[in-house]
Amino acid sequence: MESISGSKNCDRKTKVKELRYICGISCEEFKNEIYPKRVPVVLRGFDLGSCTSKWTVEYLVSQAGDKKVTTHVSEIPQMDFLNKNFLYRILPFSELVKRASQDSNEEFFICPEEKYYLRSLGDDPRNTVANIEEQFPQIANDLNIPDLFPAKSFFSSVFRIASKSTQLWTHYDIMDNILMQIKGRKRVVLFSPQDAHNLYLQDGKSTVLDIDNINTEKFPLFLKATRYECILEPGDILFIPALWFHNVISEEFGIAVNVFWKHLDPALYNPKDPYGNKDPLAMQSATQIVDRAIKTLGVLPPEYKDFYARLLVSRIERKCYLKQSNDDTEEPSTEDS
Ligand SMILES: O=C(O)CCC(=O)C(=O)O
Repeated sequence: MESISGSKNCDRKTKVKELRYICGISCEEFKNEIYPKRVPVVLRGFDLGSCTSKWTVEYLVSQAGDKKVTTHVSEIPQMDFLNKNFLYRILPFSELVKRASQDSNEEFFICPEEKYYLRSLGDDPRNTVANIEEQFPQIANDLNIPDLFPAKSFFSSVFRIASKSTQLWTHYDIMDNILMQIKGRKRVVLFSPQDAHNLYLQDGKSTVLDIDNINTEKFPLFLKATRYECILEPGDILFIPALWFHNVISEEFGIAVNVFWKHLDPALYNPKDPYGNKDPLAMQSATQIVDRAIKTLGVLPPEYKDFYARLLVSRIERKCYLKQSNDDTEEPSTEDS
């Protein structure tokens, strides 16, 4: 098993660590030795099937052409979910693939240079999950999903097709996930769940959009977060454990598929969650209880409310936080293993 990795500090004073790239391990080695650590890694050397050579624009257009897909369309590459700076538009899959693969298009919704991003959905998006075998049967067999998780835990398989330079906001998912890069280079920046308090979250997404030029007056804590980076090349698989934040830039026109699976007791998940990104039911109840606590403190004068809120935060920290912090996450090693 070969592993290449390192760690450096960038000039923004953010701690930057390169993810481990692991070459040539078996599915069993991943499941027994890598997966239990619950740290993202890039896996190289797995056979993703004929899609890595077959999935050209022409091939996809000819094989999976007419299917209607809902795509994000944005004037600028940096997509912002919180301020919704993009439109949702329906296109035939073939047209989406053609437009996303070009820098400029004669037919457009906003402007010729607009950016496209497809996150495929189930046939009835409110009730069914994305599954490539169901929505794209003509090409599903070209993809070989390595046996990296128990088959019975499978949740969804999602197409990710992006124009060059498209950037997806920093977010987390509640299920474990393998992101298989089929075409194009992609940069992924990840942050540990234990850095959640440094990321200026709103509805589970970071409000810091430009993670490469941080507005330090507005977002001073962001610099405290450790930034894990990797570059995905075609054929690479990124393991993204549940709750790890990720921000993705497609450096080239990109095609990827990611697969989510349930690793918790199924009863813990929200049953009405076809996207696989709703917090577990326990968190929904806990949020309601905290909101009630905040309302209850509201009868007190402001300095008392402030004081007792701080005591509550300390109590939650003491009773819920894991002892380890980022610094205890296994330091990537440069040795072969
Ligand atoms: O690769 C992408 O475009 C986004 C991937 C992603 O958000 C995910 O795998 O959860």
